[in-house]
Amino acid sequence: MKMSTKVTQKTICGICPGGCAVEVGVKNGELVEISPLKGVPFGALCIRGKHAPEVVHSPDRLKKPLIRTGKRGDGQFRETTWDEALNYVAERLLAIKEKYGPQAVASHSGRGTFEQSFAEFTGGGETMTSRFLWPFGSPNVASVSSLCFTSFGVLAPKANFGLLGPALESDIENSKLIVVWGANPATDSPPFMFDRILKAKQKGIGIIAIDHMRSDIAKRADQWIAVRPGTDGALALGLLNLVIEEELYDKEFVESWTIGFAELREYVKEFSPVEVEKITGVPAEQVIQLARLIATTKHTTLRTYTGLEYSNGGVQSIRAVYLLWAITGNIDVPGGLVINQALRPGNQRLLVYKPEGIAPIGAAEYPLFYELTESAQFMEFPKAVLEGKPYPIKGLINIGASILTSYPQTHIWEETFASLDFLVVIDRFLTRDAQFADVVLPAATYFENTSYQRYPGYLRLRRPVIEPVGEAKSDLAILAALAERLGYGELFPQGDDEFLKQAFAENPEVLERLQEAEDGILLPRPEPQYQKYAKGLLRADGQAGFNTPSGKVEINAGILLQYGYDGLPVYSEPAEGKFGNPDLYKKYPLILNTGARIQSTFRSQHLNIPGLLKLQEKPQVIINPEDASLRGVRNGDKVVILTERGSVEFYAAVTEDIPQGVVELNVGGGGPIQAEPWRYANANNLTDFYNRDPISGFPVLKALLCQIERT
Ligand SMILES: Nc1nc2c(c(=O)[nH]1)N[C@H]1C(S)=C(S)[C@@H](COP(=O)(O)OP(=O)(O)OC[C@H]3O[C@@H](n4cnc5c(=O)[nH]c(N)nc54)[C@H](O)[C@@H]3O)O[C@H]1N2
Ligand SMILES: Nc1nc2c(c(=O)[nH]1)N[C@H]1C(S)=C(S)[C@@H](COP(=O)(O)OP(=O)(O)OC[C@H]3O[C@@H](n4cnc5c(=O)[nH]c(N)nc54)[C@H](O)[C@@H]3O)O[C@H]1N2
Ligand code: SF4
Ligand SMILES: [Mo]
Repeated sequence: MKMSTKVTQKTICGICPGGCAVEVGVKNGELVEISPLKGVPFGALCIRGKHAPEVVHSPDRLKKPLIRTGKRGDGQFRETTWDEALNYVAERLLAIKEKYGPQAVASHSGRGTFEQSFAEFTGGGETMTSRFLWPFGSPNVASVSSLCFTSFGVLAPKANFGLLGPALESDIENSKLIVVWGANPATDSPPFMFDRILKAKQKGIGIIAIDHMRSDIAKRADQWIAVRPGTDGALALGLLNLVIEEELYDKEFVESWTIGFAELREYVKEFSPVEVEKITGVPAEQVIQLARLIATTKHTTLRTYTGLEYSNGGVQSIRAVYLLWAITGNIDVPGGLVINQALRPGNQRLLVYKPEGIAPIGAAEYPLFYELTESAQFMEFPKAVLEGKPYPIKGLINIGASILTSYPQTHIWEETFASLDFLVVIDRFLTRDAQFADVVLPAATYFENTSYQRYPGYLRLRRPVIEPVGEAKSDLAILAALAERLGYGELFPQGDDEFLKQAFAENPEVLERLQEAEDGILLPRPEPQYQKYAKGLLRADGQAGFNTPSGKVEINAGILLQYGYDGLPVYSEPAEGKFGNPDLYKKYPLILNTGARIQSTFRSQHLNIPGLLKLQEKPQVIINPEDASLRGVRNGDKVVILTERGSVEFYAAVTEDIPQGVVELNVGGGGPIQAEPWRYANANNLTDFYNRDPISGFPVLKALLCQIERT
């Protein structure tokens, strides 16, 4: 009788690592409903979170460890016990180590591993890359930071300011103008920023969205600037040119706190408004107005993220945008981009050292990426497996990633997986990657785990609200059990009590307070300080200035010059584009952009969840009415997208929200348990493995060429 009673509990959403505070209803041991927790900081719920009960109790959840019985890629498995599975994994990994050396085993962690305690206890560091294999002796730890975040969050801001990207916070509440450039805060996980921007809008604060698409945020903006994909660098340089020419920049800041301004002033002369219009498609007059607006509105803030990362000059474009904010005097002032030094890296719990004497794959090709992230650039993984270069890799631990839907040119990755000696996949569902695995281990959702979440000025415990589904375990428990078998179990907490004790080892009284508090605890927040560079608050040596080699904002960046890159934020034309490759452009006259987030999916996830699928049943290509009618395509038609690399079927969504000549493709399709039309719609069959940003090694996923035909 007691079992059927519904109980309500307060916890943290357990679908993605967003950390939204929620209230859940549990009945008969099952999660039945979920709502945002009111009256506490960070109470929120996104559309995906709303469908959490369906995700958690999906019949597709992996319930037991699996061992492969068929051919690699066939997806034939038998169920087994945790003991057998983990012993087998350890035995095989140790055998590879014995025969080829520890570097022959690599790990890759994905979007399923960003939960806070997991990041802290596996050494996530600046780029959320699990360092579980360091004590094993392998430097080959990699993650989705090989194609996400590092350009925006590490390379560009480090080169400019000696800071990490998330340390540059948009001071929305004090700003007079908000520029959202290549980001869509409506799909943020967690969705906190979007609410703040909408509140600012209600107060009459202007919003400008720079995006090739009329995104959720562009629809709410006062001005939508439809830039040609991949040309943001030229737009930013054009704005810098005007701001310098019209002397609208902050002369005092430039004089005292930057190096390389004179070289920049010379270089940007190439980017006149007329030239910028030619490159970017943004009318010259709009470029001029935008420059004046950004420079003369005191307190202009910025929100940017992945929209600029996937072009040939991604890192340099992001640098140019940030430098515009610096020279207009909008860094570390109220209403601008405020520096929060304390934000990252988080509480590192895993104290291990990088193996000496051997560099990871990618270190030679992308040396700055390696220096700043201490991890492997996973784009070099196929070369190591298929060609043994720079040395052979034989084994892979894949934790919470769907590599076969998220990396470019899937067939290269399938061939790579088929050539491995040993592959372990840790996931909640049977992915395409899992079909190639020797062992598949079932991961729990965070509703099934104990953990905690540190927010700015606030802390909550995550309480498990249901028993694990099947025999699923938390990722940390899985790695801890594997570490024991690999001979370094003492580095990981074995069990929940030990885990919490270690997490709060420096302040056990906080843990006690947390365990008593139902709603988390507020932490003291220091008074906001501005212009910290002038006060000696940014550098370890206590000197005034930025944490760069010169102590200044480096417009001409020393760490880039050191590795032979351009020091200035130079523009690169899309290699596959109308100017970059005019012959190809004749054959493929549409610009292909992929992967703008939609609300109902998270990369490859949730395409098997009926309630979420209902929100968008089919994989879409978003296309302008002119382009559609030229090809006899009507809204909803099935069409084929063709590139030099392949062809894939999508469904046309005909709309003025995208300019003529550009199309936008949903990513995520290509997984074996997904609903029918999505299962075959893998956008990464169309992208290009070889076309990359030379600094980050990121593939160009958002400025390619394609043709579209009705099927
Ligand atoms: N063409 C194109 N390609 C892209 C992008 C694009 O815009 N265009 N975007 C890129 C970006 S930004 C990223 S971050 C990558 C994303 O790359 P991935 O990391 O591959 O992202 P997902 O598809 O979300 O895969 C996450 C996997 O983790 C599983 N999972 C979820 N939660 C957990 C958990 O708690 N534990 C474990 N063990 N597993 C879990 C999910 O079931 C899913 O299989 O894709 C990139 N690829
Ligand atoms: N619902 C949902 N939420 C997610 C995810 C998801 O898959 N689903 N993914 C998560 C992940 S992995 C990440 S990294 C973050 C990313 O967070 P965001 O970077 O905010 O991701 P998007 O929502 O795709 O917003 C990027 C915007 O850039 C635009 N854009 C693309 N190319 C260009 C270009 O060349 N120039 C300019 N100016 N704009 C361009 C796109 O149209 C899009 O509106 O979101 C996370 N949140
Ligand atoms: S953003 Fe993530 S954590 Fe927040 S409600 Fe959505 S799914 Fe849950
Ligand atoms: Mo991402």
